[in-house]
Amino acid sequence: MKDASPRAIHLADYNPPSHLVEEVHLTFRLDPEATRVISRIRFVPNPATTGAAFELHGEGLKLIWAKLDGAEMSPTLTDMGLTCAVPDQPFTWEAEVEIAPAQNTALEGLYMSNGMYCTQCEAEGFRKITYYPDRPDVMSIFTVRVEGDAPIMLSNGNPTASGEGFAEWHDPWPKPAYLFALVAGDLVNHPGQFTTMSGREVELNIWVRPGDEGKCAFGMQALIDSMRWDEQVYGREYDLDLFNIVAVDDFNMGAMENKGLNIFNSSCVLASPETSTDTNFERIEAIIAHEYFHNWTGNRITCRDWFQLCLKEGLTVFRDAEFTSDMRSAPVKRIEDVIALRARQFREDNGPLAHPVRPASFVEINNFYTATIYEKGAELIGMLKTLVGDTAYAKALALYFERHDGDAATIEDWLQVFEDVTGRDLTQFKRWYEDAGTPRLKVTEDYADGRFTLHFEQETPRTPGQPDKPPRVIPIKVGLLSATGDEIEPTRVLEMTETRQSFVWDDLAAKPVPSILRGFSAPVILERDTDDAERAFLMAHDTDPFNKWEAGRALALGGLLAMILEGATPDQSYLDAVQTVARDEALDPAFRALALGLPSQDDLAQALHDRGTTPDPQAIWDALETLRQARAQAMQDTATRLYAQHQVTEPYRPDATQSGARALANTALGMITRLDGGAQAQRQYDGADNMTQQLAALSCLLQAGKGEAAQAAFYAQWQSDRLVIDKWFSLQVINADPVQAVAVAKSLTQHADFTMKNPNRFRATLGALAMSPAGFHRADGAGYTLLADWLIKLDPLNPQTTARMCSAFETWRRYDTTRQGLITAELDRILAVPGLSRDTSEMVTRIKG
Ligand code: B3K
Ligand code: ZN
Repeated sequence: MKDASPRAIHLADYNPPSHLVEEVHLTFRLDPEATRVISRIRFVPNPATTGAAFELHGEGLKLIWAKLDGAEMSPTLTDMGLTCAVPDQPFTWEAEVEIAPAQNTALEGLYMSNGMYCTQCEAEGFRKITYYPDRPDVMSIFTVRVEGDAPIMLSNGNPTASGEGFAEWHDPWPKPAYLFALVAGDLVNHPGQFTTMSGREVELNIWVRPGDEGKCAFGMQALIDSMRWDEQVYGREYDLDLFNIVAVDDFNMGAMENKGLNIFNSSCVLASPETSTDTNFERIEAIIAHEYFHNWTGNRITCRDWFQLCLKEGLTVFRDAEFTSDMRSAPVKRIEDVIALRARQFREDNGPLAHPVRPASFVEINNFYTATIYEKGAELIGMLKTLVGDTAYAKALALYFERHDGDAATIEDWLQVFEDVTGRDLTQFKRWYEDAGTPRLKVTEDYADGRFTLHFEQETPRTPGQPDKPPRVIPIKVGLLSATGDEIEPTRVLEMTETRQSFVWDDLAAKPVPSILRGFSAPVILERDTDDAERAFLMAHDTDPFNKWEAGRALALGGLLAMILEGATPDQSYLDAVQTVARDEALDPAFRALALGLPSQDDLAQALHDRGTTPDPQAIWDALETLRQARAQAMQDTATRLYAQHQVTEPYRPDATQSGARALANTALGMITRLDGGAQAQRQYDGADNMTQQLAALSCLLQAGKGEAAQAAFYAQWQSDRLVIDKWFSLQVINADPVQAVAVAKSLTQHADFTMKNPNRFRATLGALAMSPAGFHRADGAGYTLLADWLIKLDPLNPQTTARMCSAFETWRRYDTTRQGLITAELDRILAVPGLSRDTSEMVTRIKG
């Protein structure tokens, strides 16, 4: 286990490495309880740091022997690993260590999942495998020999030799240790093939456990599409003869971009129509693309240190979003991303865990793989592209790849290429990387004598450690509509650089209706006093699909807040406007399904908190239920018609067209269920031949309180499929009546199939509870206690997943003093656990603030 003493590491303290690594040879003698790792590493003194002490990272390693230039010696073991005196010139370090992969429940380093050996080294897991300078700015060429009795033994790069009981691999591309990977086990492959733009043949494989072969075809196609797309759009070609993907059941996150050997959480790669929903398919396609795109943005150009994490993550998320937009529907993707950004990143940015896209310090880097680094990081790239334009963006990226290939780079390097290409000074833009918090953008307008003016004011609230924030450059895309809904002029990008700034349009015949922040051109909270009529007008007429959707969301949000705060009845203008959109056959069904979505419970809690009100989770739930019921009644005929019209009769395809139709039909089914008590949902359940239909029907039945039989049937049908059973776990919690949610989650933790060793199952049960606010925030605190109990149990086994799930408590300050007291008592109980991991202790300490 890691030591719990919280030592913060600061960006300002960066020092280049004392030594560089020319090449590294690793031999693994695999054994579940006693794997031997023999390393031979050629070190050269770093000319930039002559004379600096030689230190290697190492954690939980049993050192068997060590040699320097062939002579056995005894290094000094330290807190971080070891140190020893070394010659002032190149030398060879050799060592043998012993580790126990079967005992590794943290799923970091070399561990076992269902009898299969696998690794996870990002960020600092390689030091649990052998002594090494485990930092991303030390890049080297790896040669690996794996010895063992597994039928398949893989590592990075290209295979060079294999025989009875061994396999050898060589990766010609220098890489940091965090990109090292090894997999060994009883695996079968789904093969594929790709010819690169320069005509090189690449062998592709998706490796899975026997039995899962039938779930690889979609992932393989997604990989091929990603490889082609990166050539066509970014000019990036793949650089090895082989690209392997492996599916692993026990994995702390989604996937990992190890060079030439991506390792995936099986939930993020295995797909079949019978077992995966349309949403799963879209996500799998995006994650495969994301990991593949890292080959250039992450691997060929990596990060100097972990403070620069957004350099690879923000850019790669941005690239995978562009890919999904091209493969599917750009407006739908943008709306989905903004929903997720607000749900996760805005929530984080407005609470105790707020941190800059490039943090200045951390205790445990694994705690910084956050929505801010990833999603806000991607928004920053989007803003940069908007500010410089598509052509300059393309030039800057070409220069970035040319100038920094093979480098461990920084945000400064990244911004420099844009400055060099455009001549712009990006000093102010850099604040987006350095200042946490979501800017609030207030806007008012006036119109007189043909002149229309928009007055903006920006302010970024204080965040931990950052009281004052100067104004940032904000690209605001604005369009103007006439009273009849015509575009008056093309969308303009306003560049706001001051705290207060006004923008003018002249010679307008009449007062226009502005459409502000089109495409959500900046990650800000837009505050605008407007009325229902204008929102309904924009919902009907805006030509920008994002703002069309946004107008409907604002209408729904306003109506819900009035219901919660003033006891208002459901807003008729919302009901009318949403019905018009739902019926508009010129609109993409996927868009219509999104337009019928409502703000989440958490969105509403955040909105109430922003308005200075203490949210009552039950009142939020009740308002949403009342509105949903009123809407089902108001839209009865529409729902029936939409349901019938959007039944897919062709064979299942997970593409945008079919999944859009299913999304709309299933939204309609939700409304129908409120009126028919579940009869239609039961028919859909009984006739479903794909998971999207089956799961949507089961959710409706559970919400209607009629799901008992279907739930049992679902379990009986899928009990041997771990990924589907994860859905079975989470569905019951998510669709439970709030009064029951804690009891449901608790009884599921007693189910024979519950195991906390599998992060997917743990998240499906306790993560699902944390994502059901009315249930989780029960007034008696039972939800908090249940979650804390399990976090305390999980921490000694898996600190990373424990720490991540602590963020369920990050919103505690929003709530009433009783709830605040109950939550802080649980946080204190966690902090008091002897030997609490560094990961969890940092998270809880920050959350408490
Ligand atoms: N780079 C990995 C995440 C590693 C997380 C380490 N705790 C996956 C990705 O972003 O592609
Ligand atoms: Zn990534």
